[in-house]
Amino acid sequence: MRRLFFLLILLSPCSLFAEDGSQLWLRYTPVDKHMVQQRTISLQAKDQTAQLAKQELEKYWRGSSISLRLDKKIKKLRDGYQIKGDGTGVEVVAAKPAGLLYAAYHLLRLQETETDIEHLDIEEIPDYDIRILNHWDNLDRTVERGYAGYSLWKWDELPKQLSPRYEQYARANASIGINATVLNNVNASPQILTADYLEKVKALADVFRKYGIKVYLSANFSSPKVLDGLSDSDPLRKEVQDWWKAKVKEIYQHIPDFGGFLVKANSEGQPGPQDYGRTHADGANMLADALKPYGGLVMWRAFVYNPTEEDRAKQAYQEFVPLDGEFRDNVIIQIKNGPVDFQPREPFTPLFGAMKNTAQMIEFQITQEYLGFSNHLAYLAPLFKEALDADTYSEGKGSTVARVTDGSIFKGKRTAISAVANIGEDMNWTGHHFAQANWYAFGRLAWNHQLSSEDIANEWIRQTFTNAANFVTPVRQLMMDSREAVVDYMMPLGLHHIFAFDHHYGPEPWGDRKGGRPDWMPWYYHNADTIGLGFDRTATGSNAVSQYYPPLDSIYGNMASCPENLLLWFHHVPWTHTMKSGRTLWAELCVHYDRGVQCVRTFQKTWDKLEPYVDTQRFKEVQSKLKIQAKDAVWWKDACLLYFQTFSKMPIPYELERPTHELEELKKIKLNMKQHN
Ligand code: GCW
Repeated sequence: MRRLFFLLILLSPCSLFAEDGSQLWLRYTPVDKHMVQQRTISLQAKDQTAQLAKQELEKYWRGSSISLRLDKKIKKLRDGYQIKGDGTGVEVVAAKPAGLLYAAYHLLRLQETETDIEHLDIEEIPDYDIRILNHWDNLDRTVERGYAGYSLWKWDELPKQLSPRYEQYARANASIGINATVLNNVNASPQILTADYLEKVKALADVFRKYGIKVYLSANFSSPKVLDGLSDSDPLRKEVQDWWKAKVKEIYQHIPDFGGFLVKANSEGQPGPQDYGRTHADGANMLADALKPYGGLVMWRAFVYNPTEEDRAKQAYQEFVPLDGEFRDNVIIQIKNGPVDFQPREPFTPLFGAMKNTAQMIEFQITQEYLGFSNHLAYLAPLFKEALDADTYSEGKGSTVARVTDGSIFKGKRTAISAVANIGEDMNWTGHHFAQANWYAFGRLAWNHQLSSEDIANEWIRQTFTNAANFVTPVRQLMMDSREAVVDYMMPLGLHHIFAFDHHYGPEPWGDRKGGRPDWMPWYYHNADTIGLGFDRTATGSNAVSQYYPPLDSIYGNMASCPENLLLWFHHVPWTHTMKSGRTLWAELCVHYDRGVQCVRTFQKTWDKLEPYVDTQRFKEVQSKLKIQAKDAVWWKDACLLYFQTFSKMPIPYELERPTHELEELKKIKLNMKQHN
């Protein structure tokens, strides 16, 4: 029996470890005693974060001796670091303890990806001061748009019991430079600010601190009224202001390094200053004043839109640009990457760079609300980079979204970057093993937005799976193709928001609800008719193009110059319009949907061939998810093409795969997916 066991181990080395994905990209194996005797890790600092850097290296570092040093004078490093190595030893210097910890993870990353760890000359300074995850976790442990099980935060057990996953979470974040987290949903329960919950929040903050992570909370604007029975929550009333001051004081008594508040106000039914005839600036400033003495920040969201005649894509700009310059210096406006809502592809929100006297930050969505939940493999670094690299032209050419938010153009402000987390209590944290890569990619880009998507994928694959080139190369290609595949089979050429109502999983281009908000209906966005398809946002339509700086307004505004991947975002295009390929719009649309489906089939083929390189559990789990994705891709393609065909009345090009569904059948599908699944 025993012999058989050893034989099995020899034959399948992968099965030595439980490979349920819980280790994420952190698969370091401890060095043996012999190695420990050969090299030293020295540190002259008592700080617990610096000590942690030392411990991580002591346990896992296989290279030469390292000296870790803090030098507060090298301010330019912020929480970055310098690493120098000549083969005989490594010197690490940082201005802050967290810098030493990040350097330790940098070294371990080099080691795990089989990069040279002896000859080093590195200086890393993060692009953003605050690199923050937004959890949309509710206090009942459901997660809004969460697809990896219930919330990690076990509120009923806190503060007494601390799940070991809290520390693992903090370590994973620190390993990619994330230094802040908002624990609760922006659709915030006022309860989070009660004394009981603050005790629980404190317990989490105490775990995270060592890893350099600050805690923030989403605040419900009506908290004074709801929690303490004030007659209202009018930000200009002294009693309300005093309430917040007292509350903030209480928070800092528990959590001296509390980061601040994230606020969704007057959006999708949430309360806000406009309930009292006040502006977003009035609301944000009141909170900012309460936080100011402690160094706290307000991240005030610009995700606002009302069911008016006005194009939803224009409303954030219209609401916020007139308030430019009215916000306190500890307020940052948090803006979604696209003007509608985390779609598979959107242009960047024109608000970026349009408020020159107000700090701005971007909000991405790591959780795949609109990209197939945790069922579809979609590597999002290319999406994040597309937004960050987009040129706003706000201060002339080169004013990319990254540069108007990272302090290089608008100086002197605290800078931040955020993303909605995809983390839950699933063993593998994110539902899909490959969705871990999106958490990873956000962290890496928040640290350095110049990194390429390929390089990030490369690092992640090597640390998460194996360094074997026969695995790394095809998987990297698969990841690089994956976001565009989703765009192709869901909504190519600038189509957007044609999802099934509420849960946003499947296709429902026909969707309509009597009496429902038009801007929650697919027809509002695709405008299919006998003439063509798409949303006219030019001067003859909603004129959303006018919110972009020249020359973008005319580039987007002109059908001939508008990038084809955004064509139907900005134009209502005739079915017979000739595209760059020479095909009609209709034929081009068909080709894209088909390409998306074919791409997922290729992913399946690629993955199946890689079985020898992957442990059984992860191999099978990814394989199953790819099957779902392949079926869903066909579902999307058939639903959209058969539905749009009722308007175009043109044949699907005969060389393409034929539909396998009936439209009427597809219209009957009602998925039982609650919003909070
Ligand atoms: O996209 C919408 C989501 C809501 C979310 C909202 C927001 C938290 O469907 O679930 O609410 O965006 O970003 O506030």
